[in-house]
Amino acid sequence: AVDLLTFGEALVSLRTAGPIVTGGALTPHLAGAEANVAVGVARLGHRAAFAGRVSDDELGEFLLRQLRAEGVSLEHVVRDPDRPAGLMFLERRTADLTRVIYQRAGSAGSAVSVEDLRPALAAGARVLHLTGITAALSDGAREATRWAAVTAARAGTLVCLDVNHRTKLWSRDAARAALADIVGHASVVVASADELDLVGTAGADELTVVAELLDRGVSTVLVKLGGDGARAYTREGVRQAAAVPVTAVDTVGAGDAFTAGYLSGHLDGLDLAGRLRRAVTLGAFVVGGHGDWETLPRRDELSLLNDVQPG
Ligand code: KDG
Repeated sequence: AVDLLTFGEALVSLRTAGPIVTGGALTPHLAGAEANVAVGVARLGHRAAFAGRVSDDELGEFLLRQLRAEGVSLEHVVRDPDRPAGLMFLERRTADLTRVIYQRAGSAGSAVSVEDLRPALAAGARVLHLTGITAALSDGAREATRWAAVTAARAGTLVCLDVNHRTKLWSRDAARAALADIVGHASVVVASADELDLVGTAGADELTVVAELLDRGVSTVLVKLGGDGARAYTREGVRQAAAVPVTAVDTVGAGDAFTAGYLSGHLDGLDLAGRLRRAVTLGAFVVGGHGDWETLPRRDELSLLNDVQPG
């Protein structure tokens, strides 16, 4: 069994240096929240596996090569000869404004199915990482996400759901309806403050949604607060962690880094304070550099931004 299993759509992110309409260079990067988390966990020396469907062409090869180079296990990836790789254009409109355009409808990644995931779930993992993005991609991907949550929870795997709402993929109401079937199987739920009511009653405040989640059997609710750090709720109460102060260069991927850090801390057996510390530390590494995941730390680099080590 691996330490962490994740699945979803690995995207080719084409980054611009300026406005798309004026043209210029596009540089391809591996992206996708689940791929980012797999890389974050693997860089810290845990065994991470990425599953799902990847196009059987040069772009798919590019995605797998990036993941392989980061030491992510790809044993359970399914290649799709008929569907293209999902694309994401990340337009640097101005220094402070980035915009996303997706071309991912009908992609290989969006066609992930229960059958695709059976071998990976059978092989087992200590942690299963899921995001609301996968649930938004297609009916089959939503069912695969729900099935994986149920199957892993039954096997005693820690299931982590990161809400990751993408307004360009679905409405808040559609997300809330779909995630309601998944969140009850999760032990750890990660959301930014504005995403929290997508896993609870519409319009309900933070404490109400947290109480609903703890009632449903979720053991830890992590609320990401960006530059203000994060809050973690458990049945014992709430704990707040400040963000690690850094110069923010590019916030894309910071939430995934946060989740990877939290789950790495879990795998290391850290207490809640240590897990949160590692989460905000990984977030800081990614906020402080360009790219979704490129600046994630190796284990020997954690202490550069003051993370605590086990023992
Ligand atoms: O979390 C960063 C993601 O936004 C990015 O990597 C792409 O997964 C992605 C998405 O669907 O937006």
